[in-house]
Amino acid sequence: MLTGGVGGARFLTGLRTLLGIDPERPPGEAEHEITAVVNVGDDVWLHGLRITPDLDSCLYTLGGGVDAERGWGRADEGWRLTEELAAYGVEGSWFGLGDRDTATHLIRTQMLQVGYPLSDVVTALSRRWHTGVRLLPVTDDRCETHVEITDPETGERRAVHFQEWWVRYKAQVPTHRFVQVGADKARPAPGVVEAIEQADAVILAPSNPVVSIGPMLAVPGIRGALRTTAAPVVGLSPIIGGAVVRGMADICLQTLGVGVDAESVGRMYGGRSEGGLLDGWLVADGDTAEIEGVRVGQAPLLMSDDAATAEMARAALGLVGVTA
Ligand code: FO1
Repeated sequence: MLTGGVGGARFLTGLRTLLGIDPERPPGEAEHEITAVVNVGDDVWLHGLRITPDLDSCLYTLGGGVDAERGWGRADEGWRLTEELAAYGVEGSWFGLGDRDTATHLIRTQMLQVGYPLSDVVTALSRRWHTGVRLLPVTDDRCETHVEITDPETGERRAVHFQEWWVRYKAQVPTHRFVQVGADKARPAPGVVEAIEQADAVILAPSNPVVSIGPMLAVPGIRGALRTTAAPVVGLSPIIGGAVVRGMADICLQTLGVGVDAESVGRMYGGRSEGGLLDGWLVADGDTAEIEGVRVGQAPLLMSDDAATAEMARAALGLVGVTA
């Protein structure tokens, strides 16, 4: 499965439930296995720490440590570190670094600085957080999403890191384009292409198609693996009834001139027979989509609880002939 952070992590818990995977059991014993290929476009250096939001949302959500309301960061969190940084007037204190969350960033930063690749860091952190899912960064290389905006103070065009656009500006500035800094040199992380090629099915999570799924497709080799795998590829629409459920996929799509509806997003991914990625596209009850060469299905797509999310996963797999 290719996934972003908050929404994708929630979908992953439903897929894990559907496949009967017990996160406390050693992975080898389960009949099914999930490999989640996770977006690294959100990743950022801040206060000397490497922060990987989407990987952490998956780790904490699947591991039972996430703040369920936010969908990111740790539960029972404290913010004294960030308050202290703000008191010093340090740049970047608009980004809320939780006290408990910072322990994860310290471990990751130390491991990266002595030469471990990000995928090894995730493996190490997963020893504490039993996710029941194999988490892989899409790449171990730097491939950050930067956003070209018109600076609200100066009126000048400039590029900001995705996190500054998302958290500091809340996307409420004139936004012109998204750039994947480092994509040209990035390579799929070990195991990613094999996972796509050997899968029984590949699912594109109902994540933000522009800044969560898109950055992964920009890594050379990922789109090719999706197009050549024998596994059916099925996506779930992140847009329900012409609106986002949460997040800012609507602003992202509008920036690209793509319609904020299930059909436009499905067409953006495209059908495999037409050079795109999809064999199946699951849209919400009440929505419709006509996409050349793609089997379109309808199902309730609100991840209101784990059982509902598991049913969404079942419907997505069923659409491409895979029974869990
Ligand atoms: N999102 C916010 O809206 N405000 C924050 O202060 C914030 C801090 C933060 C710290 C660690 C982390 O892993 C995620 C954090 N996020 C925050 C979410 C982050 O911006 C994600 O990239 C988005 O949720 C998009 O996936």
